[in-house]
Amino acid sequence: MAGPNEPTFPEIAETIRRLEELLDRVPDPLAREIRQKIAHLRALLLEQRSPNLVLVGRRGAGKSSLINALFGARVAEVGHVKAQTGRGRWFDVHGELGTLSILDTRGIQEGSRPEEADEADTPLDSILAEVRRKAPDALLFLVKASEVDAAIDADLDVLAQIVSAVEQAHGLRPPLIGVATHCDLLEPKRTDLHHPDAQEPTELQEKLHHVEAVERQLREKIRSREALRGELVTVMGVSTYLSWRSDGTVRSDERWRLGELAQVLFRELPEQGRLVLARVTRVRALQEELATVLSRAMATVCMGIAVVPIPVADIVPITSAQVSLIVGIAWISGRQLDFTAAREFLTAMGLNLGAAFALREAARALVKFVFPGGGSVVSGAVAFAGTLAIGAAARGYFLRGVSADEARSLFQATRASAEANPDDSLAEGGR
Ligand SMILES: Nc1nc2c(ncn2[C@@H]2O[C@H](COP(=O)(O)OP(=O)(O)O)[C@@H](O)[C@H]2O)c(=O)[nH]1
Ligand SMILES: [Mg+2]
Repeated sequence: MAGPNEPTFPEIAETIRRLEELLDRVPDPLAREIRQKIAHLRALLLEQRSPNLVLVGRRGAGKSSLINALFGARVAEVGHVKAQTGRGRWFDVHGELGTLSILDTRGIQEGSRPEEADEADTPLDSILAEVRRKAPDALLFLVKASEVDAAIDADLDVLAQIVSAVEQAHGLRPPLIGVATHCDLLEPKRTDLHHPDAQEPTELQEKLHHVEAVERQLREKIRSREALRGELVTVMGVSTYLSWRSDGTVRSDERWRLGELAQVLFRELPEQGRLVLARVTRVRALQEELATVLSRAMATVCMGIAVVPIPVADIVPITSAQVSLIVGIAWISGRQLDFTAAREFLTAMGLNLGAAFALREAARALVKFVFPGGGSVVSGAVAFAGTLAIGAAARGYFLRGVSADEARSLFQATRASAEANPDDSLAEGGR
């Protein structure tokens, strides 16, 4: 997981600190805007942390399966028969690319064992104590699609109590997402939601109508609670079905709308939790969005710095920012957090890095590449276009796997269009 001990983040932190120093020379309305962008970059890159998710739902609703489906890997134990009535605890679920912090409320419905007296020992109380201790970023309420019309009142009570405990302890009301699981089992059963193109269209339509009906019903149930109405973000039908061979490889992947669910969740998370979610789920749309946001913010920062004409000696913080952007995009794509991926990318772009093994050295090598001709000063427009172009090429290279040639064309094309029309590029994020 990312943290202060990772090798490259100190360099990125140092780069951002130097950019802030240069900001002192930038006049005020602009400086303020740049400071906001820097705060944004700090939150996304330097302050990143695992998202905290609370899963509410009965045994068998598919809580563990949802965790596995988000990771695309078998990280949580599915379908154990025995209810765990022990105390609920936040626990870290580790995947190859990151960690989610999960509070699984299993056991709440399995009885509060009043004979064991001590009030504070009921599963519900332990859950409430946990959400007071650490604020959830989002609540996911899971119900089997076939059980939405069953009495879920008790679950809604639990949700309302969690919301109120979080509000009391942290002064915020966490967003709530309703998830109808097992949608693959709705009629017609044999119609595969995860292969829509291969289905008989009328049967697919019928199945989708069933999904919509379930979603509507679940939405109404949640909205009937005043305590939850305002927190409800959306209700979604999904299938989390994944099956594994005994060697741990995927036998069958029947997940449906998990990417969409990840996108909804992403938008509800605080910025600090977004990068980890994008890495863990490997949802391309999230990776693209985050990489675009980073590129745009970094380009604006570099432009702002260069608006005050910058002597060549001061270009290095700008190219350092550009190398940081490459490292950031490589990290989003699932690469390791060291300089290897950035080095590989810059080499593919045609840079001769020589002995460079660190961000700083690469930044110096990048000066001639991004600012050809050198000149005695760098203008804001050129710094902006160059940064956006680096971001576009890195996105192509790391997220879409384009060739070195294509990455170079992306760089040239983005730089040309951004220089010709900086406002458009700003608006569309330099595609
Ligand atoms: N077909 C199908 N089965 C699912 C789905 N989600 C979970 N399951 C199955 O439902 C059972 C209970 O799931 P589990 O994740 O252990 O539920 P939990 O008790 O809420 O953690 C397991 O056998 C899962 O394989 C789904 O979306 N579709
Ligand atoms: Mg479970």
